Amino acid sequence: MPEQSITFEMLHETALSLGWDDVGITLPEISKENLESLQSWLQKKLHGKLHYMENPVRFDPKSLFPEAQTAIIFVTNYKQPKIELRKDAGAVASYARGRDYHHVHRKRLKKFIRWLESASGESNIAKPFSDSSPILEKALAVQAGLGWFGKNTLLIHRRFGTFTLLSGVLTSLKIEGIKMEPRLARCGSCTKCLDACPTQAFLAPYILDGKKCLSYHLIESKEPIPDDIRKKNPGYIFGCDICQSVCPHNVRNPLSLLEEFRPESGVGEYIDEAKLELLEKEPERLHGTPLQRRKVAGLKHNLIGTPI
Ligand code: B12
Ligand code: SF4
Ligand code: SF4
Repeated sequence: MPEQSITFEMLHETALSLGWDDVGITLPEISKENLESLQSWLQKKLHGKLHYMENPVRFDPKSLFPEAQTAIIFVTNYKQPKIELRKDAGAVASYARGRDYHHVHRKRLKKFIRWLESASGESNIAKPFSDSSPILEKALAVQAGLGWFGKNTLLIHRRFGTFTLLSGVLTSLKIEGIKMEPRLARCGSCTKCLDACPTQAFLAPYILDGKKCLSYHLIESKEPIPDDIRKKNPGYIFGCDICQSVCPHNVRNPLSLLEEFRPESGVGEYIDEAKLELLEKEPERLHGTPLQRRKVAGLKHNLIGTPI
């Protein structure tokens, strides 16, 4: 098939038809400012035991795919209704109540790459990523003009706020319309997220001590939760939404319409001891949900402190 040029309009239309809420394109390069911030974060050991964060590929997307000319970044809105924290059950962070977004994204990325290959008439032109690859996804999203860094360190998408998930594709295709937006401070004098964090995990605006974040302890860490962190947990069993729930940029944007993210599609909004017992008998209920990462033993440790 002859080579054809892909326009941003074609790409945008395809991304939306596959279920993404927005898309932007940028150069597969990380700005000096973001490289320095990552370097300093690692030097201060704010990543704790997340050793995968030290992978040097993260500093240069091209080392993941040397032919890359364009980084395509997709945004998925996962906003769910706000829930109250309870004393008798642990709350599940809103991204994790339904199906695992990695799976949702993987399916879309496969279809997108098939389309890209067929529309361009070329093959082996793309490398997909969603969270698990060593890519500085938020920095690329900001660069692609999709939004800004919030003081809570998350991407604030210009329309969908921070309850958004990222994924993308590095491609060897050159696409017109590439953006290289600078990283600007846009939160003004607001400090709601910094003030609301129950573990005081922010060392300063835009700088998170990962080791203090509930999300680190309730999702990622393989070690027992330190007592001081456990005492400060206001009621989460998996992840934490507090620095997003208080953000004024998350008030007016629409809820996600996606069936996959609804609580009925996964373990739901809360887990109490009765649900843990059920999960112990039927652990397959966690399959295909983000909570599979923690498994039943990890969830029990999070809720009632039993050994991991
Ligand atoms: C490691 C990691 C974590 C760690 C560390 C978090 C962190 N802030 O880095 C932990 C386990 C704590 C975590 C928690 C969560 N995570 Co996480 N995580 C990642 C991962 C794998 C890498 C992030 C990273 O590169 N960190 C490196 C540090 C240096 O980056 P940074 O803290 O963002 O620092 C940047 C800014 O602060 C900025 N900056 C620094 N100084 C200044 C100054 C100014 C003025 C400005 C403007 C900017 C600025 O520059 C730095 C470098 O770019 C990404 C996926 C990926 N591959 O990108 C997901 C990702 C960031 N996580 C995500 C999510 C959803 C979460 C949670 C909400 C999950 C939950 N509900 O529990 C929480 C949110 C906690 C929080 N406030 O960040 C989403 C965020 C989507 C979005 N809209 O931003 C991502 C992108 C996954 C995805 N594919 O969608 N996560
Ligand atoms: S996710 Fe929770 S614990 Fe982590 S920084 Fe945000 S408010 Fe703090
Ligand atoms: S709560 Fe305020 S300071 Fe924090 S990210 Fe949102 S706008 Fe920025």
